[in-house]
Amino acid sequence: MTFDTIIRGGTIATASDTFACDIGIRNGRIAALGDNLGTAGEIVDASGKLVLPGGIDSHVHISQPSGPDIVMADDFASATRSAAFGGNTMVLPFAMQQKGQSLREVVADYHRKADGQCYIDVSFHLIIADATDAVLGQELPALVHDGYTSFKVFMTYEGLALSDIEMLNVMSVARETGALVMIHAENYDAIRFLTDRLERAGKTEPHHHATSRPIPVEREATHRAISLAELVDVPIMIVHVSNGEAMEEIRRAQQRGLKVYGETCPQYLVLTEKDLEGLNMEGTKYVCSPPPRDKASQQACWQGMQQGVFSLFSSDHCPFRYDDPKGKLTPKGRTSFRWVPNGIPGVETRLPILFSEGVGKGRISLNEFVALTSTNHAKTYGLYPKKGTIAVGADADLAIWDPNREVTISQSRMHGGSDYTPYEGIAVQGWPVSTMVRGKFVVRDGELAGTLGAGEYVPRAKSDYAKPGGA
Ligand code: DUC
Ligand code: ZN
Ligand code: ZN
Ligand code: ZN
Repeated sequence: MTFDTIIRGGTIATASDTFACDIGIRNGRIAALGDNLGTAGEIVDASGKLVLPGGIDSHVHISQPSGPDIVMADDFASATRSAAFGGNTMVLPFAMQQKGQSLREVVADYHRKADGQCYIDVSFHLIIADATDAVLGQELPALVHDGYTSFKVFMTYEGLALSDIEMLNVMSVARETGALVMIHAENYDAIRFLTDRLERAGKTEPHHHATSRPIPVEREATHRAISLAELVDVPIMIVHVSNGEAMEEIRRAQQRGLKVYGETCPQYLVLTEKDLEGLNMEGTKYVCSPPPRDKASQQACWQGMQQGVFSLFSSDHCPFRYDDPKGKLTPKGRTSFRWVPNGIPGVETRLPILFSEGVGKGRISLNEFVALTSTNHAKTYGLYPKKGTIAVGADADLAIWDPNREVTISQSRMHGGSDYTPYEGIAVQGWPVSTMVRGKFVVRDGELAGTLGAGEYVPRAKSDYAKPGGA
């Protein structure tokens, strides 16, 4: 047998197994696993390296409108380049509806932004901001049918927050169509109340972003989202969970037999509220929602992953430049935390942080790492087994890791569009040195090897995770 490429001598890890074997790749897919596979156009030496399924980051924001005079730091080219350098072979950004927009329009718009502009594969979740009869009755079911099989709803933010009845209506459509609902769980009115009160007291510095949305804001909304989903009998994914109290709400739901899933992110493992207290406006670099909490919350998020309450670890990459009037330091953002754009870059650092802090420090196994960063994303969002594993027939989406490489995270080695990383100075051991999408190197030995436009859009199937628990 002959192959296009053979990856020889590496240690392979999947979500369930770790084994030494070679990988034969033909026509972009894994065609054989074994020893002495024969000849190939190219033999890649992976001895001393780990060969893992490429990371799938199912929670990133790219080129998303973020308010007047605010510009996201990444377009599809820079975001997918940065993702590839961080060991990812696929990202799932959001196509965000704004009030009054038709969903078809929104989807067409994001495809225009992404077409020919990606280094790695992409698929889109939708964000539903305008839950009108036309959107819920016609557009959404048609789009789910066409492969947009998940969508996010917000319980907070001006112009985005859905009321409880709107949430119930959206959830009903998800149940009928077999789509998975992702939920941003924070109580909008509580945030508005606390923000107004802080501003009246002159407490406007960036760190009050965290004071304005404390844990009960997230815990209450998490509880409410779960209750609403229970009424409709529809599975939900609570995204970006930051603390133990919200995590316990999810655990209780799971123990009652509900299909409630949870996701956490790097910022909740290695940052705290204290990071928002930086000198001058430096704290804005860490403004994201929910905000990073405290050490006990970090601990709880680790437990959430260790105990299977959280099945996904995503970056929530939502980058703005820091030293930029269209980024964190807008003229209005300088006057109050209320106006600082919410979100931080992280698509390139997600995997090294979890690998080093998790696998390296014995908190999770290598197989759990693969599940949390790749396999579970593919399964949850209708991409498995084409994506998310190393098996014959799967796409040859692979990351080759040097498990011993020591790196201090710094902006100077990032490949995205932002001008800072919130993880500056964190020392990690283990780094993805090469990334391959459908058998072609995108990053090879730390250098860009891919071509812009080689990344493809991937429509998604409905996922078993979205099947109702009851009837
Ligand atoms: N929610 C996200 O998912 N990302 C960035 C900001 C936010 O509120
Ligand atoms: Zn969110
Ligand atoms: Zn203060
Ligand atoms: Zn997000």
